[in-house]
Amino acid sequence: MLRTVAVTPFSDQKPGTSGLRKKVAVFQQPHYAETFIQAVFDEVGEARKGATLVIGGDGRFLNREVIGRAVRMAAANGYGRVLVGQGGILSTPAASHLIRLNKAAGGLILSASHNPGGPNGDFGIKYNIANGGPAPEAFTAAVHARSQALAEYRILDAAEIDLDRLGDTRLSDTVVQVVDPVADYAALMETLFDFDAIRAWREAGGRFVFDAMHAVTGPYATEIFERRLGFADCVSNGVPLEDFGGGHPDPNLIHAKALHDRLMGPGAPDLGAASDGDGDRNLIIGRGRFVNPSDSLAILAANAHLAPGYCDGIKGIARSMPTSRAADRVAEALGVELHETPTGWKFFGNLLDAGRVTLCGEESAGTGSDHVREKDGLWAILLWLNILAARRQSVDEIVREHWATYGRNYHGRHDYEGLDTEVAEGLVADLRAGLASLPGRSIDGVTVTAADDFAYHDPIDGSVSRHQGIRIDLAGGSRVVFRLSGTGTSGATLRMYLERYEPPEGDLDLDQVKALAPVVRLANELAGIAARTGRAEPDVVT
Ligand code: VG1
Ligand code: CO
Repeated sequence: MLRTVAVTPFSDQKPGTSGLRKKVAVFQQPHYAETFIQAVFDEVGEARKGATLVIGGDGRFLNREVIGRAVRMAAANGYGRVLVGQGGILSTPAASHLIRLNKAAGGLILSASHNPGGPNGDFGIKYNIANGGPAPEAFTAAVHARSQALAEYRILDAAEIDLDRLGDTRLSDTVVQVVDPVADYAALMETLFDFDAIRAWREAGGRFVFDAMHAVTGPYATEIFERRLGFADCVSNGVPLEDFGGGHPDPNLIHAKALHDRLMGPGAPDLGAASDGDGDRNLIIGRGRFVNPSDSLAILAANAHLAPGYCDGIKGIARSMPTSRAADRVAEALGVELHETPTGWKFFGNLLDAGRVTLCGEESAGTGSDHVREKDGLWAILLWLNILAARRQSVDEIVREHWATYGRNYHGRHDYEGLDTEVAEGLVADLRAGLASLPGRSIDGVTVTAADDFAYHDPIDGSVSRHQGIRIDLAGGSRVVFRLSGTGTSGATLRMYLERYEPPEGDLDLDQVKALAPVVRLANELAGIAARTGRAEPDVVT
């Protein structure tokens, strides 16, 4: 039976960098999730009638509950078919692929990605459009506006679907299909990479380990790395848990420290990798060599032709603005386009759809290609494995050769978390107001050459996104970027990105902290970090 539920709208349903992300307690308010989902369905409009909707999530606390409600709402809102990952599981890239494969109108991905889970953690909802990618800004802005004016939502009163049982169930006029979350995705990977070559590399002694961080990639990694590629027992923390085992599913050197220590220790494997809560990010560590995500994008771009899916070369590269400019040099050498976009995968969709770029990446360890419209953690790891198998060199050798050819872009990020929102916004506003006076300023011999407030002009649809970060160029190809995070759920997080370029004949082997120290000093002083925030040190350095 179809039921219409009257609601008082919520004022805080504004999606950020990647969907609506809030504390679990916020999502537990009666009708909170339903209001947002109805606002999405309203914005999809008539296109949803009889159409297919994909639903899945990263397995965190509330995942099953919200999926149950979303399925019954989809049935009440006229969708003809709903595809749900078994157990409520779908990684973000697998959801993107299912949308494309099934010509769905879109998909709901329930995830707060790298944010912690569990009853005291975070929850989130993202909507992806028919191309499989995150809804663009115009769409999310309309959903926000709609959520503030919503009077009611529609839901079907029906028994809960058994999410663990594969197969079809009819809910009124809608067919709900519980599908294997891994099979189609794994098949796609086999079309892109040379699994035989990777197996041969393993048989020749290549060793690989993967940390799923008790998040969504466990089942995918077990199927692909262990079963299909034969890396026995290479997956650790492979069972998705509602609270990620109490950990923080952010694959960086802080939260994946055990993996890092193993790769730096005696008898280390050749490659260690990890992914995040929803499976769209990757951490790449070779024996004794951490690969900076910005470098990883550049190296993957320079070597992509070694994998069957990219053997004809790449059309272009796009990177988010704060990502280091290492990829720019590769694009130049290859003679292909390079695009600089704002932070967040939604800005890559148009370029990928238009065939202008093949590879995309972000400094936050997101890398992907035109095979889906999301960043894809396991894809990046498989491309690394394919390159190792083809080149038969160590990660360290490959990275060093890359620097010797293109130079090295030292890159780091300092995060100041849980800041007072007014303090953080004031800091960025003052930097913005002072932009004109920055060029020519010099601190400890580091000189500002240009500064602006980054605005992106989408070359495909002409849309303009302003205020995407303060960009300060320094002499010699160094750079500082400031922006506020759009994925946090309490207070504000200031991100300060630091970059220094050394040409091939320069110092390629400096310690990263030492290399960036002069840029850090300048950045701290220009922004007045200590005085304004009262913080002597960043909370996280990556
Ligand atoms: C962060 C990263 C950004 C990434 C976004 C979503 O955003 O910086 O590069 O696209 O998270 O990634 P922000 O606004 O907090 O800087 V994920 O893995 O959460 O879907
Ligand atoms: Co993620």
